[in-house]
Amino acid sequence: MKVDIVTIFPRMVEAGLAEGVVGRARTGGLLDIAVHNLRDFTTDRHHVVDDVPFGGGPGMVMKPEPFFAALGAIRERRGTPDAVVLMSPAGARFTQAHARRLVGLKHLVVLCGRYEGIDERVREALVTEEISIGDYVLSGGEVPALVVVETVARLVPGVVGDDQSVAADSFTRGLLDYPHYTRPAEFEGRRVPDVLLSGHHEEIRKWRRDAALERTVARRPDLLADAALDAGEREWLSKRSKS
Ligand code: 9D3
Repeated sequence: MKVDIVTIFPRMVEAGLAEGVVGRARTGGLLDIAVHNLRDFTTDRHHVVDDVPFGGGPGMVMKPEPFFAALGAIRERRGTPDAVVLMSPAGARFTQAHARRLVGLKHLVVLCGRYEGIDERVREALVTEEISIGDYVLSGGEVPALVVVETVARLVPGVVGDDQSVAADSFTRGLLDYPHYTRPAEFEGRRVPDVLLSGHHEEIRKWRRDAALERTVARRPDLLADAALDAGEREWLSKRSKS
């Protein structure tokens, strides 16, 4: 998969893409990610990317021309992208479902905004969708772009070493994860549940399923409506809500 990220803080984005699963996928050739400095697409001496808002008001607005030039260069060097995503607090809230759709694309462009906003003509002419990562105020789209790219990258076959863990991932089933333990079997007086030491794989599977359901009911009951539950699990839930 090919990804181009446009930002005024390319070192910040590169740093976030250099480590871990995504870093390895890049060096291993599974992901072709290019980070572009928006200032490289300015034509003035001082590489200015912002200007005062028409109509007045506080803050600065990102100028349209550098974004249009950046997209032009990306099209020439890398081909026409399948989607141009603007990271924006006014976007749709990012979910695993967005990631599953985006990983189906061959070429994704991600634009990071800064300042109070971005000239509306960038949206109109270049952007195909706008994504937010949640309802809190950040200073720009760089961290959100890293969130989106990492989430999508994990779904590219081979990027996560163990695709069993991708398949088992909590949001894949729509439930929270069950509790995990490793050695020692007793630590500061706290014992690992006996069933996990028993070697009874069927019992362990049931314990984990119940624990995941319990935890989801307790912490994120909103997830249950869309969770992939089998008949037995639905029954477990309805029994539990009666007690
Ligand atoms: C506080 C300023 N806001 C109203 C006057 C507008 C605003 C503009 C730009 C708020 C934040 C930002 C910078 N944030 C992003 O570009 C951003 C973001 C975010 O802040 N939260 C969650 N997801 C995203 S994606 C991009």
